[in-house]
Amino acid sequence: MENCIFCKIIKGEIPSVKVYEDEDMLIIKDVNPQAKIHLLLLPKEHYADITEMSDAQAQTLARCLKKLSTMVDALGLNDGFRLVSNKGAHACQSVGHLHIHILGGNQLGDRMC
Ligand code: DGP
Repeated sequence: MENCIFCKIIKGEIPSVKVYEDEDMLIIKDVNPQAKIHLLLLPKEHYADITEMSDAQAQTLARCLKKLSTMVDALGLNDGFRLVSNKGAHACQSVGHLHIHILGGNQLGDRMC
């Protein structure tokens, strides 16, 4: 989608530190980390948030989360991690492209806003 910063990152128009990519998702380092490890899982298809996804997008997201669960060691998350997705400005969503925060590495991101 035009003017979506995460779509631009997915298309490679804006640089990012990529830690994993496949046909459905990109995992990047958050530019403003709130935990020792702070990653963002971005579905490649654009939709604003969890309330806007279609059944097909929900299935893709579930597949991405399942795949994430197989990468815990590789991502350094063996001590535990949190998954957070903010929906709406009042919940501190600042980028209108669904993203899942992955927070780990001892300090688990209590401060999300
Ligand atoms: P949220 O506030 O839940 O919408 O989270 C948006 C996150 O996206 C926030 O933690 C900062 C991160 N972010 C914003 N712009 C960029 C960017 O250009 N690159 C990267 N890597 N992260 C970004």
